[in-house]
Amino acid sequence: MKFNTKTIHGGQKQDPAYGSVMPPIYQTSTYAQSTPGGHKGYEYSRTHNPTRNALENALASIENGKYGLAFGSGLAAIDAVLKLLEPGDEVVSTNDLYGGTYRLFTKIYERFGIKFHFVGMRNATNIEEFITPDTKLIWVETPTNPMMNIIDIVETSKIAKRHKILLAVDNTFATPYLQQPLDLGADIVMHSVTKYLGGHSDLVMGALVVKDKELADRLFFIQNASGAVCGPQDSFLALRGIKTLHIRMQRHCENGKAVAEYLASHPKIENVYWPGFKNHPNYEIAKSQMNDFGGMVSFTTKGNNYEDAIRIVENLRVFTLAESLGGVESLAGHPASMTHASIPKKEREKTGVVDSLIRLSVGIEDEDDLIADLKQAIG
Ligand code: P1T
Repeated sequence: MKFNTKTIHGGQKQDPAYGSVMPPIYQTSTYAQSTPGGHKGYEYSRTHNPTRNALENALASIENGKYGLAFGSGLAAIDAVLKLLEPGDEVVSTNDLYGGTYRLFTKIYERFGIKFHFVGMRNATNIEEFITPDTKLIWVETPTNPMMNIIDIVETSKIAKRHKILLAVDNTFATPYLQQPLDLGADIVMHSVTKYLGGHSDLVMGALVVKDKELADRLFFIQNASGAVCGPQDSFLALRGIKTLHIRMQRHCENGKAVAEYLASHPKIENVYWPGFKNHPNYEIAKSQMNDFGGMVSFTTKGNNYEDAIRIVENLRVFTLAESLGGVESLAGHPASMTHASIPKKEREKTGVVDSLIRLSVGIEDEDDLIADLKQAIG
């Protein structure tokens, strides 16, 4: 089955009761048993819920995995991966990543004795020098949030395999429409479903997809034992969102390109970060591991002035100033004071998250309206 068919049918079957095409929202916490253990496969909704299972099957299908697991947020999904580790273990992570992920790593898991190395992975061989016998996980975001760095998944997975380390890829920015990390050698693919998969800014959710049965069993155990699951209503909405992922992504990519090119031609703009530019440091890798370049674009103003950036985001009318990304509507964010405020200024500036940086999640509105909005806001 091809991807555009999988988003609609992958892992899905008609509901056995009445043949409903969409799975019913099984809004129940528990299931009747005829005798202890005498049930129809469902005991308690933290463990299993038919609507969530329908979503998990769809997630596994679109990521070319075997097992999907849905969580109450993207961070809850990352949290489940970290619970595979033990005190004393080490993690090598991209140094440019979502601020909340950095906060979870450094403010929660460092307290439990896990050591994190934040590494510039533009060149995957940089990872090697941080690997010790205690390294158990490589954590990669690609494209990275918000600097749009591209990490070579194939090369990273070779390093991971050589050292018998798990490789997890946060595929939130790319989505499986653009890139399928499990096919490129990753062990775990992670999503903030809140973003492109949900696609309509109406839910908060996370997901993991894996191929390996033993790894899946360990994660299912953690999902149930820790309990950070999503509800059936949100599972239904995410499933509905996934059915249009391919057509939404196509437009996100077209509009993203138009916006990136417009900004690059603007005299008041200094740097534009978008992996589709031929002069992007890892353009060739992006071209080989992604089908297109996505709808996320970051940029800085000339003079690197905080006030200019704030004025621009406040002046936008079609773009909404808000955290998050990946919905049908265009959003603008100021990472230094919003999504990445939890990373110390010195650390974030090393990766380029300066005070004049603006991040755009380019939606699927008419391209002309988006460009006109940027034009009037930049002035
Ligand atoms: O917000 P949540 O669903 O918990 O997902 C966390 C997360 C994980 N990974 C990436 C790459 C993300 O971008 C996020 C959430 N990011 C934002 C809210 C944001 O505006 O960048």
